[in-house]
Amino acid sequence: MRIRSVELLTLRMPLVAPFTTSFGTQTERFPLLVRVTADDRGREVEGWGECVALERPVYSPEYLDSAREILARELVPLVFADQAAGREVTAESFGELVRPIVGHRMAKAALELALLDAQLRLDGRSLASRLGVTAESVPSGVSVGIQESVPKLVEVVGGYLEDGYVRIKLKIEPGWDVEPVRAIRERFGEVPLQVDANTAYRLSDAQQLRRLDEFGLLLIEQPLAEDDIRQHAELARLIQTPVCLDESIVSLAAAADAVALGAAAVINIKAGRVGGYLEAVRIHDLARANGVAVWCGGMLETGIGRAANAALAGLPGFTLPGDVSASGRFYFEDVTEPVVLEAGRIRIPTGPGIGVTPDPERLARLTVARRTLNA
Ligand code: NPG
Repeated sequence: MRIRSVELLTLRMPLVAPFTTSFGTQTERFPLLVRVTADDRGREVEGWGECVALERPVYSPEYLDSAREILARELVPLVFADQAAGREVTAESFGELVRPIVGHRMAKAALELALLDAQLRLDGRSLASRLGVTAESVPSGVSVGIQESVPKLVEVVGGYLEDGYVRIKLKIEPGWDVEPVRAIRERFGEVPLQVDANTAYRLSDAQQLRRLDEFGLLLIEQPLAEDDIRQHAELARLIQTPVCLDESIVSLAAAADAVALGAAAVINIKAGRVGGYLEAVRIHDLARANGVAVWCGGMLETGIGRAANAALAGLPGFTLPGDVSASGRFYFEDVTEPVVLEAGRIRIPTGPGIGVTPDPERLARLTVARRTLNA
């Protein structure tokens, strides 16, 4: 495969409702799409990737402008230079090629996915098949932001359960934890329920977090800071709710440490956070070999990232429902065909590559910035 150009497209998409987490409120999302144009023996294809970095560095050190910058300044030039030196760049060789650039995993993941999509399209093979997935669909959970009141939360959760979501994740923070969870349990009984703190607590909050034990939660996600892996292990000994790590798991090595320390009974895998889908599969394999459950996280992706996440979530170690929800959970209109919920499940695309492409008219309308880099 010869790469001819890489285009960076920044989209602007309003959210159907504000999404509040312990790190702030989002009312719109600026997805960064990567389009690789490549050819092989006279056939030209486009490969698509999506960068999950937020506008501001409140979830991870990366943010939208840093990702665009590092792609244009370092990652894409490395790809072009390797190709100019006579080597074929593939998604499989990409990780090693960009290893000299420290970090910037979300930017790397986006370009890796675009390369993977392009080469799979040339091969006529689906991403799911490439990853070894045989499932046809995955169960769909929904992430529910912090609301203005408990009655409002009950109403919002009721709507999602009516839509068919099979698992509810509540965002929590100090001051919004036990009461909302209690209200959901009282109103909706034993619905599969978990909470996500996005690093909002400290180990000294263990007593408060222990109050969640009585609700039989599937897990508590990332209660402590990203680099507090050892402290998560301590917290896990103080509470009964299984501890799940998200922000802390930035790589296979971090996952291996967390598992060895007993800091993660469960891992949320997000391909963007760990540097790509290939690393995500390695983490899945490690977790599976160690009896650690994993599930697929979400970052308000467009249909591009959602399609790839659905494929990843089809691997056998993904034993818990993921944040792989329908397009309508966050967006009025998606840039691809909308991802829809069918009896609580999302279908894994079967077409070549990620199996979906942006609609040209919607893409043009939603794009607010564009940069093309030519080989
Ligand atoms: O379903 O796409 C989704 C969103 C799920 O809550 C969700 N994501 O902390 O996991 C998270 C959170 C998030 C979203 C984090 C965007 C960072 C950015």
